[in-house]
Amino acid sequence: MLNTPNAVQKPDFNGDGKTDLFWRSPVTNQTAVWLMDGTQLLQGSFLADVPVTNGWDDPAFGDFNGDGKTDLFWRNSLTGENAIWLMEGVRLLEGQFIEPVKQGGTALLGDFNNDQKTDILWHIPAEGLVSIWEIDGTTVAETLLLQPLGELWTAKLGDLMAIARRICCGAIAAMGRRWFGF
Ligand SMILES: [Ca+2]
Ligand SMILES: [Ca+2]
Ligand SMILES: [Ca+2]
Repeated sequence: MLNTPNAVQKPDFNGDGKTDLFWRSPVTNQTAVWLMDGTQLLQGSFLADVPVTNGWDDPAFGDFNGDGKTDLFWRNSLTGENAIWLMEGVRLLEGQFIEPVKQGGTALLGDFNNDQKTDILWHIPAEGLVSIWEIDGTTVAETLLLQPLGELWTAKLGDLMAIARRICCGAIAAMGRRWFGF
């Protein structure tokens, strides 16, 4: 399951501030990008010869290398595999698998350390695991474990940043209670 905060929901693959389009065919497994100028199609291209087979969820949009151009985060909910595609306009610059996260994990994207590079917040309700991966390009630069939160906490589409805040604030409040007794 993939969730994306509103700030990075709209893809801008060439960084011109204008929303572009991402296409995926469930029949051919091909993906394509259209660079847009308003309602005008500037450039369109299939993305390399990288078929995205069934099992991979639709990608979430982020900017993992901080260049102002939208990248893609892929998750395979069936296998737990994850991958990042760094994008440059209609071109796939680099695609890498990153560490797998088992089934049932939910990913929320946001820039939690404000370095302009999108990070990943994981929640695995069955295990109560809450973790932030700080991402630098296609590398997991740092992994931070937060206060565990169980199945009462479920990420849903909607106000996702609020959910992330609830998770983070809940974790911080729990740590405060434990350390400072409030
Ligand atoms: Ca654009
Ligand atoms: Ca980028
Ligand atoms: Ca970041």
